[in-house]
This record gives sequence, C-alpha cells and structure tokens, in this order.
Amino acid sequence: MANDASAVSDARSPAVSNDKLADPFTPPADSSLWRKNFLLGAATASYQIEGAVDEDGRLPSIWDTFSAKPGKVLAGDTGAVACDHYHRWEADVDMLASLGLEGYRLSIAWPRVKDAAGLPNRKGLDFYKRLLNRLKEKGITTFVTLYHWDLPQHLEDRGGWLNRDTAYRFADYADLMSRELAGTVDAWATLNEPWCSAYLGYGNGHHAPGLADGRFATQAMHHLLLAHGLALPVLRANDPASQKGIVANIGRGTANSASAADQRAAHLFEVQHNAWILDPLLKGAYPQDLFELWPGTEPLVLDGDMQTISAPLDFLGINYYFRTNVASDGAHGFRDVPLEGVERTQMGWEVYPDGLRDLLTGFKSTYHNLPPIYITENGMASDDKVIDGHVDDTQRISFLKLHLAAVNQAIKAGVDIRGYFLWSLMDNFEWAFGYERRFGVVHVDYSTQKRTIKRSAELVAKFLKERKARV
Ligand code: GCO
Repeated sequence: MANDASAVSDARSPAVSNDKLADPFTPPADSSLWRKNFLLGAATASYQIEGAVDEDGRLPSIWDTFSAKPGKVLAGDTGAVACDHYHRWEADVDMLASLGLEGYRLSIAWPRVKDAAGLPNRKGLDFYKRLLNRLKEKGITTFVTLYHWDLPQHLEDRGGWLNRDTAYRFADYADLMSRELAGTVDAWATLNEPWCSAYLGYGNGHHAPGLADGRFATQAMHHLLLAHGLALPVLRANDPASQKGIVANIGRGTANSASAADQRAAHLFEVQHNAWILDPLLKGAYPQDLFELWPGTEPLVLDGDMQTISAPLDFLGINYYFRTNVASDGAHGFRDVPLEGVERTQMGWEVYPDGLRDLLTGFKSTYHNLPPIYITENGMASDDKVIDGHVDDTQRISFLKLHLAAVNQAIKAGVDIRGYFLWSLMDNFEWAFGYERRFGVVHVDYSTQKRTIKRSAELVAKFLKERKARV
C-alpha cells in the first residue's frame, strides 16, 4: 500500500525494543504459523527493483514518464537503476533461497515483454523464463503478478485505464505470459492493488499517470477490474494447474468518536478502501455508499461486465500496512485525524496489527464466498543503516512479530489464511517516496548495489529453519 505523500510523518521511536521481547521474532509454540503448509515468503515488484529500463527493447512505462517529471518523486528518484535486479537476479534468487523463504512474489513488467504493436519481446520473455526456472530449481513457490502498475506508456497515450480497450490489451498480455510461463508459476495475480492504480493514479494524481478527477478514478477502477475478469479465463485455459487471483490493499478506518457522523465516516473510509474493490469481485456490484462519498462518479458499466469481474477466485491476496483514524468532514465524507502517542514507521503509518485481524474476520462475515487468503504484503519502512556490516532493524522485528500474531488470531477465528509475504525482500523504489523509504528485510546500498541481510531476515530464517526441523 503506497499511500499518497500526505502521510503523517511524525514517526516515533518503536514501542518495544528488541532486547525487551522475550524472543524477538519466533511465534509462540501454539501459533498456526508453525504449520508447515503455511507459506512464508517475500515480495517485490518489477519497476521497484529491476532497473535496466532501456535494455533489451523494454518500452517506457507510465512510471518512467511520471518519475521523470520534476517534483513527482522525492529527490527526483526514478526506477532507471533501482536494485539492478535485471542483471543481479541470480544472486538475488540465491539470497532468497539462502534465507529459507519458501515463496517469492514478483511482478512482470508488461513493457518488457510486448512491443508497441503487441508482439512478444523475446529478450524480455527470456529474462522472466530464466528467473522463474531458477526459482523452481530452488523449490520456491512462485506468485506472479501481471500488473504492478508499470503500464506501457503507449497504452496510456491512448487513454490508459480510462480506455476500455486497455482491459482487452491486458487479457492479450495475460494470454502471452500464461502460455510462455505455464508450469513455472504456482499462482497468478492479475493486478496488484487496483485501488492505488485507480485512486492514486487517476483520482488524486499522486501516482502515475498523475491524473486527478473522481470520475476518472471510478472509471479506471472499472476497467482495471474488467481487465482482471477478462484475464481469468485466459489464465485458466493456458495454465490450469496454477492458482488464479488478485491482490487488494485494504485499509482499517476507525472513528475518532462514537458520534453517528464519525462512525459513518469510518464506514465510508472502509467502503472507499475495501468494498470498492471487494464488492465487485465477490458480490458482482459496486457499493452504493461509494457514490454517497463521491456523488456523480458512477462509472460506465456495460452489460455482462459485473459478471465478468466477479468470476470465482482461487485466492485473494491481501496487502495490509496501517490504520487510519477518521472523523466526518462535515459534508458527505471523512477526514484523517492522526492520533497522538502511537507508534509509527518511517512512512508515518501507525503500527496497528489489530486492524489486519479485524478486517480479515470482518471479510469472513461479509463475504460468504471469501476465497482462501494470502497476506501478499505486510511490512514497514525504517531508516536502516549498515553499521559494522549489520542492520539491527529492531522496529521491523517487532512489527513482523505483532502482525504475524494478528494473522494467527485471524486463523484461530476461522479465516482461511494460507501464507504471508514480507514486503519487501529488499529495499527498493518506494514510488513517490523514491529510495529514502526502506521496506526490505535486506538492505541495498544503491551506490554499490551491495545487499546486506538485516537482523529481521536473520530471525525469519532462524524460525523457518526451526519449523523445517520440527517433525
Ligand atoms: C503497494 C505496493 C508496494 C509498496 C508497498 C509499500 O502495496 O503499494 O504493492 O509496491 O512499495 O506497499 O508502500
């Protein structure tokens, strides 16, 4: 969940220091996380780590265009080099495997695998084939996201997600990738966080392509979800053995007071962050409360669209980061009311693991057809420094322990959660915040590209080793 630049930035010191935790990371013995079939992995995304943006025929994406515009990204950072993963992928895969991580979630860069005429780019396809083959050789479960925001610029030039045709181009792209990679992908996710693509990209302009109009946001969302629905049958036909799903970021909104107005505001916050996406996917209809929040922004929906969008899912990926405290804005919406005295991360996001548990148990009661869930992203940013070759990321260790405990509580409450992916495997390009915000469990020195395993990753590896040794 990459929120906009207005995030509260009064980060405070962590609530619990490493040496005060009985055991800094390992879950209690009765935790569901000791189940060997509970997948533990790490996640990344193409534009955030690959670099090599002009190599082997890769076309510009909307993020190449956006990050080149002055003022759009902190410090003028771009994904031009990032973690140079395009050239360092073998060592990165070996590093992932050395940590004992069982799953890896990556994304494909659409502009790298198709040219402007929609024809395959063999060099780009070969990169992903080599990467996935090595992951399979290492016994890693592979979760592949088709769209993690790097739309080819030539499609944006024709309207991008405001153009219904882009949904059909996406289905063509899904067809190519599922034919080329069938057998090496355990789970396909069509989209990552359509909320960010639609709202930050077309609603408030804080992300690429930088447009700002409520009607644009709802129409872009509709075409994104339509793209998802059109791609599902294609993925099923080309790669029947794999799981198919989508990844949604979710937001916990709590009311600043018990007043009816503030309670309504918290409800509308969660409609805008959660039901806007989950209702079409799981109920086949948009939440009407959304149009109370944004009057007159109903998207153009054609016959059959909602049926296409709400096709059954094998899994739902959930990305969770923080809670937002809200009050009524006095009109028909909500406004943030940042709480004092709470623990926050480098992003200014409040550490609030109960929000993950409560949202998941809430979804279980709201959606009777809730598919199996993977926590496809959870993690935090901190200003990590390498000191004497080590990174003691104490707050992240506490954050991960608390959120894995929340996952366990949700599982005990009956939510079918099958795995958890750390965001992120390595520090990377954090969208509008550039490289300042470090989310990795592995530190990246961008001047040398040296990777340094952080203490959090060491402790995750230790837990995974202990779990593997358990009979
Ligand atoms: C997202 C994206 C990631 C972000 C991460 C931290 O969920 O926004 O998937 O690319 O980097 O969430 O904001």
